[in-house]
Amino acid sequence: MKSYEVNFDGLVGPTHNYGGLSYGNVASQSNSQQSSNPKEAALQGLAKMKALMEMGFQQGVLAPQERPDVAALRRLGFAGSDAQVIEHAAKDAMPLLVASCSASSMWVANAATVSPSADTADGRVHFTAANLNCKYHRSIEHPTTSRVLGAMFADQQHFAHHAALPAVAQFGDEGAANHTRFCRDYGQAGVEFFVFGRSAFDTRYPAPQKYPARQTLEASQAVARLHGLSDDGVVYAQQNPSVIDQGVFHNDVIAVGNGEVLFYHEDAFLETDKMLAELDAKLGKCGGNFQSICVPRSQVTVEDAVRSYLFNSQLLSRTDGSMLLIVPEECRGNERVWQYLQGLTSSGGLIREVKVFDLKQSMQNGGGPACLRLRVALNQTELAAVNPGVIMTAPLYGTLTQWVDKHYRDRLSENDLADPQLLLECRTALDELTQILKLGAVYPFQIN
Ligand code: SUG
Repeated sequence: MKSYEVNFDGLVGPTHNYGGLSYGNVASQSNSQQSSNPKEAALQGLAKMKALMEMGFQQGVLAPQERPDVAALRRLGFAGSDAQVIEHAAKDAMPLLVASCSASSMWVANAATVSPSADTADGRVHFTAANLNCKYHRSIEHPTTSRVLGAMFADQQHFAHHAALPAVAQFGDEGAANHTRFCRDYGQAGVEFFVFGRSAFDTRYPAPQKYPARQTLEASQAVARLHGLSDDGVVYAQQNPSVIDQGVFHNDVIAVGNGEVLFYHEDAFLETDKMLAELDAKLGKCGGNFQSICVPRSQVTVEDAVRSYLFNSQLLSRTDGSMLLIVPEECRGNERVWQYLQGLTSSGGLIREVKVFDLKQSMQNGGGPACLRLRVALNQTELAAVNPGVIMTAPLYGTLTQWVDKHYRDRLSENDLADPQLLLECRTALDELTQILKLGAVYPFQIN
């Protein structure tokens, strides 16, 4: 049976703004307080989805969340009508209002970890929503994420959903941003590669000194257990703590993999040779031929990687066996990175083409092409069981661009977040969106 990697991209929500909320994420910190353009952000994301669909890749869409999150503000003690909750938060605790307005759910690589049915003990596709508990504004995503994923992948015969791990730092889980799957074919058993930043309980593992390591070994191990993965089908590796301290807050800022290929920076991992040997041996047992492409620091520094997001690219397998890299415009703007990419595609290796996308609105908050998508490998039967409302088509693209044009503002700054009208605009837009995507009631304002 034919199998596919389906990319579900996060649709940028109407409150997209630059809150400076992510310590350790260089772009988020350096663009703090700038005014944003939510309409442009959503259209940039949709343009990427349309382009991939037109190239023949399977493409889906993942809905944004209700923001401002009034229910989250109520849990923090703000009371009264919804408008009063927002007004009180704006007056007494602006940082909490900003956090409750973040459109960060657009970075769906952090929504969940997904294991395809070929890897799991019960033969179903498993999803674990990420607790994202390193940052408050992200820790409030998982309940709605779970409802949205449940509405997209509802058929229990094919799909199994796990709640987010316990919401404590020891089980910090950032989802697929630290998870890669290698395989010979999407429908065959593969090797799931979990990258962690620190261990919560084992002091032998080093930790970064400056910025937080968001993903723990213990969280990755728990996800592998929940999904019923076999020991032979899993490899764990530690991120180099010194790159976390240089702004590599997720592994997908320094490495990307797909099929049989890992594309990574020389400084990305600790004990790289041991890790590569284990990946090679385990993928070999699945009938695969592991290949790695190491980008040397002499050609691209970690700083270049963080600024250009070279590795936050989408590595896509084409039907002729070659690969295509989807990179953000910022890669073209960095001379060393662009030169490296020219050399890579002309060397006769596996990666033959680079396509550049303008995702500046998301990039300014540290979210590149890979952050914006959640990969779900599905066989034909499973794909047919996905809610068809979320699969990208030319008509859906048309409907969504019109929906964005109708509901989104083209300028948002911190003061606008306190406007109770913004909440009404968002709810009206999202109510319509759930009908367009046929999701049913998934938002707090629809179910409470
Ligand atoms: O968690 N930025 C996100 C970016 C996530 C990128 N995802 C991956 N690498 N997979 C984060 O740091 C910034 C929000 C703000 O500052 O307004 C933010 O949440």
